[in-house]
Formats: sequence, C-alpha cells, structure tokens
Amino acid sequence: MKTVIVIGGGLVGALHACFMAKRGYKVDIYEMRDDIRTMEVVRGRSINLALSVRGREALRRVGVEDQIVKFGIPMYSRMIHDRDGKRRPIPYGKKDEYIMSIDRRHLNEILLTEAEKFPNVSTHFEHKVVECNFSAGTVTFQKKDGSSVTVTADLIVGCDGAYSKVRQEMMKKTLLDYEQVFIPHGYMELNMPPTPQDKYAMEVNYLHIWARNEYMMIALPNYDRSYTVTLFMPFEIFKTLTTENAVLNFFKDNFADSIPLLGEKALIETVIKNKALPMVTVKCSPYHVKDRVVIMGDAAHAMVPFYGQGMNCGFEDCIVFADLLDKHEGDFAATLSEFTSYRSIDAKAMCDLAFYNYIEMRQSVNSRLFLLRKKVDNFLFWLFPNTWIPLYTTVSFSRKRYHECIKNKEWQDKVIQRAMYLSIPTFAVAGYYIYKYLERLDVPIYEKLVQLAENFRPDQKW
Ligand code: FAD
Ligand code: EGO
Repeated sequence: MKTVIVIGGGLVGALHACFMAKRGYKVDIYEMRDDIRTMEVVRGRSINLALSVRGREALRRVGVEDQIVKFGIPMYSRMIHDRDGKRRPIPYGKKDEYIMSIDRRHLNEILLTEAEKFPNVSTHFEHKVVECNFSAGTVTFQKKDGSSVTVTADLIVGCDGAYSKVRQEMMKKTLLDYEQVFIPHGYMELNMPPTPQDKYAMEVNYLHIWARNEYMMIALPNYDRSYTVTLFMPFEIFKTLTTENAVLNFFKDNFADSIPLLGEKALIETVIKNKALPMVTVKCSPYHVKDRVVIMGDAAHAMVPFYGQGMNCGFEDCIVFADLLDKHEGDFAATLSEFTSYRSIDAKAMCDLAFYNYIEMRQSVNSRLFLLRKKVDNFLFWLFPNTWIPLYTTVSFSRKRYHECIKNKEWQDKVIQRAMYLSIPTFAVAGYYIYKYLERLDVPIYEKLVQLAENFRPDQKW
C-alpha cells in the first residue's frame, strides 16, 4: 500500500485525506495545532465562509455534503446597505443559485471526523513541520514537548495554508516561481448577536454588503442566529481607531445602521481590543516536485477574500487531483505533473479575479453603482439565459474552469464595447433623419423645441 503524508489538517488537508483514503492509500495527517474538536476557542481565521458550487461538489464526492448543508444558511441575494440605512436586495440568480454561509470550525470538524472513519487514516496533532528532505521523501516534525520526529512516505502533500512551510522548503531546492503580495487593507471580525427575541438582527438569507469605497463591510448569517460581520479597510485607518469616540464617530459616518445591531459598547470594545489581520495573494509554479511532493489549497494559491472562493478553489483542487490520479491509474509522476499544468492556470485566474474584485469594489462601488452593475448583468442574463451568464454566476454557480470564466467575461466586455461604438453612429444617423422629418412636417412641436433652445441660450442664435 502506497503511503501519503498530508501536512495541515485544515479545510483542504482534511478533505484531501478523505479523497486519498477512498482510493486505498495509507494516509497520515499532520497538523501543527491541537485538535480543534477538543478546543474551547479557536483563534485566527474567519468564523464563517461562503460555500458555493465548487466546494459543495467536492463535499458531495466524499459524502459529507448533507451533514454540512444541514447547518448552513442559504444566501439567495445580496442586500446592499446605503449610507442612509436604506437596504436593497439583488438576487444571485434562479432559485437554486445561492451561496451558503458555513461555520468554518464545524466544517473542519466534520471533515476530520470523516477522515478518521477510514481505517487507513491516522491523525497527528501538535506536529509542526520544521524540515523536509524531498529526495529522501522525509519530513521532520517538532512536537509540543520540543522533541522531533522524522517520517517518510511515497507522497507528501502540503495543505499547510498561505504561509506554507512545505512550499518554503520546495523553494530551497527547485526552480519555483513565487509571488506574494500583501494589500494595504486588513480585516476585522465583529459579532452581531441575535435580538432579545432570539431572532436574526437583519433579514436572513442574504449576504449583507456595505460598500463605501475604501471601507467595505459584509455580514454572513450563523446557525445560532447571530451574524459575523467583517470590516475591510486600510491598516492606516484601523490605526486611527484607538479611542471610544473615534470608533463611534467612524461608524456613525459610515455604517450608522449597523451600530444598534452590533451594540455600541461591544462594537467599541472589539475594535479597540482586536488587531486587524492581513490579507495576501500568493502565486507560485510548479505545484510539485517530481513524483514526491505537491502543494494544494492556500499553500499553492492564496487569494484575497473578495470573491469568497479561496476554500471553494482549494476544495476543487481535491477533485481535480483525484480525477487525475484515477486517469493515470495511480501514477504519481504523471498525476503531479498534469496537476501543475492543468490547475495552476485556473488557480492563478481565480487569484486575479479575487484581486480584481478588490480593486473594482473600492473604485466605483458606492452602493448605487454596485446596484446598477448587478442589475444590468441580471437583466442581460434574463434576456439571454444561455449566452449572457454573469461572471459571478460562472465562478460561483458552475464548475466552468476559472480561466474560461475570465475569457467569458472578456467576450462580454467586448460585446458591450462594440455595442457602445455602434450606438454612436446609429444615434447620429437616426437623429439626422428625425430632424429632417420634423423639419419637413413643420410641426409646432419642432417650433417649440427651437424656441426653447433659443430661450435657453438667448445670446447664441442658431
Ligand atoms: P488553512 O485553512 O490555512 O489550513 C492550513 C492548516 O495547516 C492549518 O490548520 C494550519 O494549522 C496547518 N499548518 C500550517 N503550517 C503548518 C506546519 N508547519 N506544520 C503543520 N501544520 C501546519 N473562502 C471561501 O471559499 N469562501 C469564503 O467566504 C471565504 N472567506 C474568507 C474570509 C477571510 C477573512 C479569509 C482570510 C479567507 C476566506 N476564505 C474564504 C478563504 C479560506 O479561508 C481559505 O482558502 C481556506 O481556509 C484554505 O484552506 P487550506 O486548508 O488550504 O488552508
Ligand atoms: C461590481 C460590483 C463588480 C467578499 C460588485 C463586482 C464578492 C463580490 C468580500 C463580498 C459577492 C462571497 C464577498 C459579490 C462586484 C463573499 C462577493 C461580489 C464582499 C466582500 C463575498 C456579489 C464572502 C463584486 N461572495 N462575495 O456580487 O454579490 O461582487 F462584498 Cl467585501
């Protein structure tokens, strides 16, 4: 039996272990942290996540979709919050096109438990990778008590997140292209508790969005009727929010409607006490070394969270990898090499799409423009449901390859641009003939129009 080491028992690592265990490999998961199922509080990353079609498809393949979806909250529309507190919903698509708010911890726990159900899977917590020797196929871990242990396997899979140690070790020995970009924005999570009547404080089944150029805020519903609110803004601004008054005034100016829902006191305390966390894009290539080592999930392609696709993309990696492994009948060399060539194009495309949203949402997106863009897209989608599919729809509600989603969007932009260029001569010609026609009829309306124009610019006779 071939052996596989999965490094990282996060979302992608635990899921990938299930895929590999199903195919009969002996799998060992090594995770730096303690077992989250036994922990009181888990610090770090976001509390809830938007799950869409790609992630769901992967969960279905290992048989945990129902367990997860049961506790998820569907979000059928976005709810756009204006500065003056007005709320406007815009649906995502048809009734079965929705994203789902999922608790990260619950998802991770289910996946670990599912992996452990296989007799050929073992989990090892509080094992931190400190060194890899890829030609020998060994990995050295440091345990909590300070002692270290070295293990070996036929395949080493790095699912150890955006700051991957496995990737770092790969860079020492191979010609790995690498790019890492931090953005000037940080994020901070706030809790919006249920009302005293134990109801959701805002309309449920929506992704709530407050778009204020440099400042963005979103809220995703939790199963316990609370919302997790995420505030995105430049670290520079976070730095200025150090006093009660500064926090309160900032929220009054920008997100007034959220203050009573978040609770003035709790809001102030959280913002002053907590640190904003960074967001990073990581692109690299190749994802593998020979027939021994491969990275997937955030380790291979971390992206900014402005598309809600990081986990979905990592989960799709697991599908792609398993399909290639089946195609190559367990040949690691062939599988790894095709995994890099096939998947890196799409993962890079998704990193770019997420970064593009970061730019676009800040530049033009005050609420009104956001609304207009989405409405025009929805209208064209309604007119041509088979040909005009909005970018958000292809990314979130289909498994179309990410790089093809971009191509589709580029085609749409070209059509719109051509329509604009065509419309200028069209209006000019039409305008000319209407003018001629009115002139010939000598209608009173025409007279009126001329008079009106003359009154408006009395100094300029024409
Ligand atoms: P991680 O979840 O980071 O897991 C890596 C694991 O490896 C961790 O458990 C870590 O402890 C372990 N590890 C690290 N180093 C070592 C080591 N040296 N030795 C052993 N173990 C190690 N994605 C979505 O799809 N939808 C969303 O709505 C969404 N929202 C997001 C919001 C925010 C604010 C952020 C920051 C991200 C969001 N994402 C979202 C992205 C998503 O969180 C990630 O893409 C996903 O967690 C990646 O999973 P992963 O398993 O690759 O990495
Ligand atoms: C014009 C207007 C062009 C994450 C708006 C593009 C992202 C972008 C962070 C939402 C939804 C899941 C998310 C939409 C756009 C999650 C998401 C979107 C945020 C922020 C997010 C949408 C967690 C961008 N999906 N999305 O269309 O509803 O549109 F607002 Cl800050």
